[in-house]
Amino acid sequence: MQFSDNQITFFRTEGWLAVEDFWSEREVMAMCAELTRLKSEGKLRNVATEGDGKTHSETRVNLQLCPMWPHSDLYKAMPFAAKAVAAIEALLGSPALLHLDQVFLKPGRQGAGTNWHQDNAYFQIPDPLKGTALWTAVHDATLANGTLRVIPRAFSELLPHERDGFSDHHIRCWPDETKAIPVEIKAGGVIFFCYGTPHATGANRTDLERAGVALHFIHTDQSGQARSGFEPGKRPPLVADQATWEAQVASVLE
Ligand SMILES: O=C(O)CCC(=O)C(=O)O
Repeated sequence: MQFSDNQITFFRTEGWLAVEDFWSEREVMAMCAELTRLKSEGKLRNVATEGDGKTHSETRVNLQLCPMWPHSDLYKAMPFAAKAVAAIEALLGSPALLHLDQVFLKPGRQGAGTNWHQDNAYFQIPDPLKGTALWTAVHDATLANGTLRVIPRAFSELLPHERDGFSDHHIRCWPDETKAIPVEIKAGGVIFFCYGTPHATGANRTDLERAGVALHFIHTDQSGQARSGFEPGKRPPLVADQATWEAQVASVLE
């Protein structure tokens, strides 16, 4: 994975970058199969609530697993796929660290979105451009299933955040939504968005489920003040291990 200078400049100026066909069809098949297993084993939990932040909703469902790596060797290997490491080093510089991983799965019809927030409201790194999500569309992400929306060029200022009553643990902010860009992307595509970029997803109004897997990375020089994720000192250094990734894809598809 080699980014052009234009792509890197776009990320550093706009705060996000979409890349089609980042993962192969085979890799996406393995991701889907592994999510099906995790779901059937009851590992994902509904974080959507009735608006009081406490009572879990039966009609609105936002299934989350965070972190994923203790439950899945495939997802544990994914951040170290050679193209993921190359992309992160190009965008953040090197050395970089794995910070966190998680999945958001919105079932058909019932799927609830995730309200506006900046990841840096959680993570609090000094330079919001030196941390990024690598958000993978495991299924096609469309307007109808509430694809990711981002606010470009808004990463420098941390907006005030409050508890989001429609989730049991999220916080949210209220950016100027007239500036939002919906980013539709096919399964296997990736959206990178830096820790300062306000983003949200909407409800899933289709019959099919929609999952997004978000891997989070920081430059090593941000680690001292970064909150959450792996314990400081135990954040895995980003060293490519393509062989393990390929072996895990093969093993899931066996
Ligand atoms: O995929 C989603 O529904 C939400 C993604 C998100 O908000 C995040 O990765 O921070």
